[in-house]
Amino acid sequence: RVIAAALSFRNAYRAQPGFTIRKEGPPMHKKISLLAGSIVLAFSAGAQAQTKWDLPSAYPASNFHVENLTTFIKDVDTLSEGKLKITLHNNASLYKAPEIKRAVQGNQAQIGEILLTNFANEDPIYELDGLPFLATGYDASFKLYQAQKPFLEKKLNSHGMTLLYAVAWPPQGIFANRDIKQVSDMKGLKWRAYSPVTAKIAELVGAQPVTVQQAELAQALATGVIDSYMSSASTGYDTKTYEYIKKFYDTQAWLPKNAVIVNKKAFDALDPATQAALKKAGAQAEERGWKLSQEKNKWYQEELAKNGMETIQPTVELKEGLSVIGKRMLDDWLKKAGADGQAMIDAYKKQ
Ligand code: PCA
Repeated sequence: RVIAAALSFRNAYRAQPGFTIRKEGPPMHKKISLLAGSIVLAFSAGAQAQTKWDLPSAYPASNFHVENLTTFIKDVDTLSEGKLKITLHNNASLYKAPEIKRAVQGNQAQIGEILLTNFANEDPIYELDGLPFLATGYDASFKLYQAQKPFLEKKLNSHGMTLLYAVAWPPQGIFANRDIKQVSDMKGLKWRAYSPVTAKIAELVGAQPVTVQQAELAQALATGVIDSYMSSASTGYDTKTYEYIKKFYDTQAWLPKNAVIVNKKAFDALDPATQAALKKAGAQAEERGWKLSQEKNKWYQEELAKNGMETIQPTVELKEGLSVIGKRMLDDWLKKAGADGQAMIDAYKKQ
């Protein structure tokens, strides 16, 4: 049947004026020179071999982390003289947020962006920057990062990955339509959690946690699965939360970080100059990212206001209630995190 189909295909083309089917290939001397040509091509391609990596991120193009990643990818291209080409897959289009770390570990993606606190159940080290009221501003948060970094690097290395850079999200506040003057006003809220820590906070304030990643948050709001959550103005903007929720309590509770991690085998396979280019672009992205986070936080808050959302300063009672919860969570964390945990907290406090 295949032969019959091929013959009828050939006959169909034969029927067309001006179309000829070449029965033989090019003469032998031409074949040899074609072959030589492809060898030359293969050699020149080998001399400047190009490596292609995939980079999954769970956040949309409007997000400042993704904006930063886009510049980082361009910088890698320039600094590596086109040898390392990275393709960005944003908005959880390649992997969902909780799957990205495993994908990088298994080298299905050579590089990826993760929300560290998402992995709190794997190891307490990932939870540290998700704890409420431990480090609340950008300066404190950067110090906490310095204390956490050596442990984070060691942990990732032991699983075949390296840390390229990390950048903080803007401070976390509460989105809700209710009047919240104290912690007890949060009882019964349908609370969206993005990590084990945010689910724990919900439990402690008497809300009902539902874990929803940012890529599905707009839908969860639209369908009424949730009516409140804690996150940044950035996520409020990305997900058009103002269409459903009109109040943002600016508690500045903590600044979780996104980290860009690389599969170690993929990294080791790069030539030294390309490795250096990647590291340099990573260091630049870290510096730029922390600045961008602060600058854009102002802009995001303005956008929320323009779209009818009120930013409210938390009452003293609310702040106190939340900080009691924070202390309790830090105590629990220290029990889990042992000597390493204590060393991180000590290093943080010393700075
Ligand atoms: N936005 C992310 C994590 C922290 C943040 O500010 C989210 O809400 O999923």
